[in-house]
Amino acid sequence: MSLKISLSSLLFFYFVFFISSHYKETDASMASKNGNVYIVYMGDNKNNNDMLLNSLLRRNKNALVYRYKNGFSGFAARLTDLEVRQLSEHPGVVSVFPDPMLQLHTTRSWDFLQYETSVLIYSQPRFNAPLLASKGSDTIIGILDTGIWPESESFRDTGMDLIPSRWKGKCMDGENFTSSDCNKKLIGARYYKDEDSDTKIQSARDQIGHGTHVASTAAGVSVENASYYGLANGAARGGSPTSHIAMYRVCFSDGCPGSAILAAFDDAIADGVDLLSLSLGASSAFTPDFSTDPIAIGAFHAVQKGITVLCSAGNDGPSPQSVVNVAPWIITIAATTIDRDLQSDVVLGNNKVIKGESINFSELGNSPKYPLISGVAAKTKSATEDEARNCYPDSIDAEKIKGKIVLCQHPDKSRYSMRAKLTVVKNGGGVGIIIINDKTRLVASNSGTFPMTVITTEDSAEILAYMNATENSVATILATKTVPTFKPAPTLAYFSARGPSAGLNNLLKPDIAAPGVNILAAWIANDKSGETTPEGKEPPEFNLLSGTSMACPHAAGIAANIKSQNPTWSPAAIRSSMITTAIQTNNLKQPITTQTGEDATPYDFGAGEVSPTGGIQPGLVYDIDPTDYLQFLCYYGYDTSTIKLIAAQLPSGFSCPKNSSADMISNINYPSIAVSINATTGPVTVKRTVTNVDNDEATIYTVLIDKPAGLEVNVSPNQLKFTADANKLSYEVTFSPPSSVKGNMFGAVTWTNNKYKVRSPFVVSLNGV
Ligand SMILES: *[C@@H]1O[C@H](CO)[C@@H](O)[C@H](O)[C@H]1NC(C)=O
Ligand SMILES: *[C@@H]1O[C@H](CO)[C@@H](O)[C@H](O)[C@H]1NC(C)=O
Ligand SMILES: *[C@@H]1O[C@H](CO)[C@@H](O)[C@H](O)[C@H]1NC(C)=O
Ligand SMILES: *[C@@H]1O[C@H](CO)[C@@H](O)[C@H](O)[C@H]1NC(C)=O
Ligand SMILES: *[C@@H]1O[C@H](CO)[C@@H](O)[C@H](O)[C@H]1NC(C)=O
Ligand SMILES: CC(=O)N[C@H]1CO[C@H](CO)[C@@H](O)[C@@H]1O
Repeated sequence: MSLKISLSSLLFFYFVFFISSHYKETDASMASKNGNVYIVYMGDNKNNNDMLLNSLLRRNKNALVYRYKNGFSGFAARLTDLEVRQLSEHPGVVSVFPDPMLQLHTTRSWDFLQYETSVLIYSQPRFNAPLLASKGSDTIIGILDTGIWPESESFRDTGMDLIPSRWKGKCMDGENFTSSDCNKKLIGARYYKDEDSDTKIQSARDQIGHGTHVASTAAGVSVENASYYGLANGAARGGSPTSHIAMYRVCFSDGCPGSAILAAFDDAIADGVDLLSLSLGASSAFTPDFSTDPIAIGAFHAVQKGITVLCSAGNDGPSPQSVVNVAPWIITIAATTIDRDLQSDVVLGNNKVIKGESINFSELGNSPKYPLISGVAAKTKSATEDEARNCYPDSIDAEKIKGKIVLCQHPDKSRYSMRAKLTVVKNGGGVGIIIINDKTRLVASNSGTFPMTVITTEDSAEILAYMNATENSVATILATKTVPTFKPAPTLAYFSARGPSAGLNNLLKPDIAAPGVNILAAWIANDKSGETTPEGKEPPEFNLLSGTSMACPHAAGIAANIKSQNPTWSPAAIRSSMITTAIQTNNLKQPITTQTGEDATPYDFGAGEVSPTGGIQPGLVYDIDPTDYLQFLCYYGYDTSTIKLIAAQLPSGFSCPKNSSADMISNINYPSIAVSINATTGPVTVKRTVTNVDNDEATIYTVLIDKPAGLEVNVSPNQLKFTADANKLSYEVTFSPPSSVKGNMFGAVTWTNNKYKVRSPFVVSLNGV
C-alpha cells in the first residue's frame, strides 16, 4: 500500500487532532488522485479564508481548485509540502488533507449487477396510516452523483408544483446540457470540473448512469410499463414523486474527488436544498477521522443548517466493521432485497428444475439437451483440481467443454470474478455456465448474451447427484423470468456493509435499511457498454442495479415525504421517525434475515427496514439540537479550540467536559442505543428525551422491553405522561451485564400508547472479563 502523503502532513494530523488511533495510513483508494491537491478545511471561520488564500495566490495564481465560502470555510488547492506544513500550523485551519478519491456505492464489481420499481411494497397496516397529500410537496432533494440524463421520462414535470421561491440554485450550461434541460422536476444541475482530464464531458450530463438511476429512485415521476428488456416490468417511480431534484455532478469514471464533494455541499447549502442524498463514500479499509472526511465535513455543516443528509452504508459487507459514512449527523442506509426475484432456472435431463438467478439473453430454449460437465472434469494437465473446479483461466480444457454447460464453483473469496469465469467457458466453446455461490443467489448478475445462472450450494448437490448417476447428463438454462411475490423478502443484501463502526462502539450504525437489490430505475439513453446493453440491442431506458447506492435514494424519498408533511422538523427528528417506525419482519411474518438465513441484528440493518409511510406520524421523536453534535466531537476526542473553529456559533460558555470519553457518546439523544460495557465496570445507564409530536396533547406511553436472556434492562420511569405543558420527557435505561459473557447482545426499548409504537433498537457490546 503506497503512502502518498508526506510525512510532515501525517505528523500534523497526529499533532492537531489527538485522535491518532482513528487515523489509519492512507489506503490506495483514499490517496490523493489529484497529484498535489489538498483540502484546507477552516470550519466556520470565514475571515481567515480570504487572507490565507490571497497570500497563497500571490505565490501561485493557478493554485486554487475550489473555494468554499457558503456553508463553511476553506479551499482546495495545489500545494507544496512546505505550504502544507505552513497552512497546517495556521491557527485558523482545522485540517489540511490530500484530496481523496471516493467511490460510488453500486455493486463492487460486475459480480453483482442489477432491478425493481415501487418502494411502497412493505407497507404494513399501521394505526391510522396517513394518506400522502397527492400534491403540495415542496421538498427539494439534492443529489451528489454522476450527473443526470434530463430527457428521461422519469424527470417529466407534468403536474409538478412551481419551483419553490426560496430556491437559489442554478441549472448550469455545459457540454451537451443547457439550462433549458431543467424543468419543475429537475430544478438544479451543477457540475464540478474533473481536474485530471480534459477529455471528459464538462457538464451535468450523466455519462455513467448511476446519478440518473439514483435521482429517479429518489424522486422520479411514475413511468408506466417500465422494464429492463421486459424484465421487472411495471410502473417505475421514485420514493417521493412530488419532490424536486437538484443534481450536483461530483463523480467521474474514476471516482468522486473529495474537493468536488465539498464544493457541492458548499453550493447545495446556499442553494436551499432540504435533503441531500449521497450514494458514495470511502472504502471501509480506510477510516478517516471526521475532520479529514469530506462527506462528514460537508454533512456536518449541512445538518447545522437544517438540511437532512442521507448516505449509503457501503458495499463491503458482510464483514463486521465495514460500514462507512458513520457520523452521527448522517442517516446511514443499508440495503435489502425486494419481493421480486429474477429467476433463471436450470432444467435437468430428468426434468428436475433448479432455481437460479441471473439476467440472461440466451437462446438455449426449454429442452434439456446440452451436455453437462463440471469444471473439475474438464481440467487441463497443468491445473490443480481446485483451480478447475473454480473454472479459473487456463484450468479448463476447451476440447472437453465444447457445446456443453459448465458447472463452476465460486467461493466468496474467489481469485477471479464471475465475469472472468464466464469468459473462460465462452472462449472455450461452452454454451452456458452454472455458477455455485450462496451469497449472490438473490442479487441478479447480468451476463449479457451468454447463458448463465447462479445457484446455491444446497441446490448444486442435486445437479451433482444427477450427473453422478447419469451417464449422459444434460440440461438447459431457461429464460429469466420475474417472480413477483418472492418470499422471504426483505432480506439483508449480502454486500450491505455491517456495523459496528470501527472505533465508534457507542453509536449504532447503519441506521436503517431500504431496498437496494435488483432496482429498476432510469438510465442514460446512449449506453453502449456491454454490461448494460447486450450485443445487438438498443440501450434500455431503465436499468437494473444493486448496491447501498440504490437503497439510499429510496430512504431519501421517504425522508422527503416526512419533511413535506412536517416542514419544521429537524434532520434528527426526521431520522428518529424513520428509525422508531422501522419494520423487523418479512413477508412471511418472520424476523428479517441476513444472507445466511440468520436473524438480522442491528449491526446488519440498524432499526430494520424503513417504513414507507410510518415515519410521517411517529408519535414521539428523539430530537437532537445541532450543538449536541459538538458534544459528540468532545467525546470523540476533539478539544474545545478545534471545535470553536468547526462551529463559529457556539453556545455561550461551551467547553468540552474534562472527563470527555467515548462512553459518553451513548448519551447523545440518538433514537437507537449503543453501549459498550466492560463487565467489571458494572451497570451502565443512558439517558434519552422524547418529544410528543402528535396533536393529542395529553397521552400516556408505557414501556415494553425486548431483551436477550441474561441481560438485565431497567427503564425508569416506565410510564411517560405527556400533557400540553409537558411535551418533552426524559427517561433512563440501565443495562446490567451478565458476568463473564463476551460479545454483543441486542434488543429494543419500545414506548407505546394506544396509537403509536416508538421503538429504539439497542446493542450492548460486552468486552468480557
Ligand atoms: C448529448 O445529448 C444527446 C441528447 O440530447 C444524446 O443523444 C447524446 O448521446 C449526448 N452525448 C453525450 C456524449 O452524452
Ligand atoms: C410495454 O412495453 C413493451 C416492451 O417493453 C411493449 O411491447 C408494449 O407494447 C408496452 N405496453 C404498453 C401498454 O405501452
Ligand atoms: C457418486 O456415486 C457413487 C456410487 O453410486 C457414490 O459412492 C458417490 O458418493 C457419488 N458421488 C457424489 C458426488 O454424489
Ligand atoms: C463527568 O464529569 C461531570 C461533572 O463535570 C459528571 O457530572 C459526570 O458524571 C462525569 N462523567 C463521567 C462519565 O465520569
Ligand atoms: C475492565 O476494566 C478494568 C478496571 O477498569 C480493567 O482493569 C480491565 O482491563 C478492563 N477490561 C477490558 C477487557 O477492557
Ligand atoms: C431478459 C431476457 O432477454 N431474457 C432472455 C433469457 O433467455 C431466453 C432464452 O433462453 C430468452 O427468451 C429471454 O428473453
